[in-house]
Amino acid sequence: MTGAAGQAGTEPAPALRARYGHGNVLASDLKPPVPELEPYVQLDCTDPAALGRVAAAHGANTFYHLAAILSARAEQQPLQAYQVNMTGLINVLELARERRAALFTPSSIAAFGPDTPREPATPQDTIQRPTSMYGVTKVAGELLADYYHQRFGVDTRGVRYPGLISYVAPPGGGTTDYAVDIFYHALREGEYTCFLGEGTQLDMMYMPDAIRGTIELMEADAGQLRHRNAFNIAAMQFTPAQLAAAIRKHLPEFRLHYRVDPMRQAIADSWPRRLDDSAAREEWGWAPRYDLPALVADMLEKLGEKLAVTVKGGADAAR
Ligand code: NAD
Ligand code: AKB
Repeated sequence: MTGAAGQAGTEPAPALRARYGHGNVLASDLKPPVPELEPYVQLDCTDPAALGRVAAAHGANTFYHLAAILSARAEQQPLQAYQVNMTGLINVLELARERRAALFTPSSIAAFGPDTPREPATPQDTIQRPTSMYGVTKVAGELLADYYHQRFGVDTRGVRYPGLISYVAPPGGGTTDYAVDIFYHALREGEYTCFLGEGTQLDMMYMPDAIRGTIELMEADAGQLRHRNAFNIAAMQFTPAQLAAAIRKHLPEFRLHYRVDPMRQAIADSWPRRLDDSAAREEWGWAPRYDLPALVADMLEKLGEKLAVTVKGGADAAR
């Protein structure tokens, strides 16, 4: 697994180990060794020789390629984002081809753009003309993964993750980060200043659903997959105001303020409001388990434990 020390890698690594054996999943990232992620190797995915050495030494037969620069950071460092997101991906695709290995590489709601149809939901196959560097790399990544499957028979698979919400690892510089940060501030300070406007609706997903979906797609019968890469998956949609209202059911004093960041707002405004995930449901049985009330109850409980903050009444307070 590349990018294993990021938000979307920190939790799947233990989940995959529980399923396939602890020593059978090697975590790697650019970051220095992370003891909790052992076995772990520090590895730059833009270095094909280093990737090849590590893959050969460990007999890699499946890659989970999670290393990336996310949307907001990518706008600040577009060339670095291009280098990590595109060179990193092509290196791993080549390695998967050479080793006849399977590859999971996630896309994002960011692969869509302002011309994408929005109502009633953004279709699986539709116009994709993203306007952010991150989005450009994501749509190119979807096409490359399809190309490696069609041209070389590599078993590439992927989903378009919505904004991911988790209490374990902090988010890494995206536009949906507010939906994680808000929980930390709600528990610690009782208030939060959001960088997106109150009516900005986006697709979001709780990490347990994202991990389960990833594993289910990788284990799905290949004969059932018509799309393979870049499946729309969805669980819930909300605005900052709706998320705050759901948090207030547990923390009635919680206050949400707004100071809109024009750059991140423009990115969010170019993304879908709701994905149509019927292809994932039909082709490999995707179904989310967490909706907004369940997400908020679990996040406040688990993050409260982590931060040693007691939420009065816990999940029961919302009922
Ligand atoms: P993150 O920023 O939290 O983690 C990315 C990791 O990649 C970091 O730990 C970073 O150190 C590592 N990395 C950066 N450059 C590297 C390099 N050259 N070599 C090796 N590692 C490098 O991002 P994330 O949220 O964990 O995202 C993982 C994947 O999921 C990405 O492909 C992202 O586009 C996708 N995704 C995430 C979300 C989300 O909400 N988190 C939503 C949609 C898609
Ligand atoms: C981001 O906001 O950049 C990510 C994503 C939706 O891809 N969380």
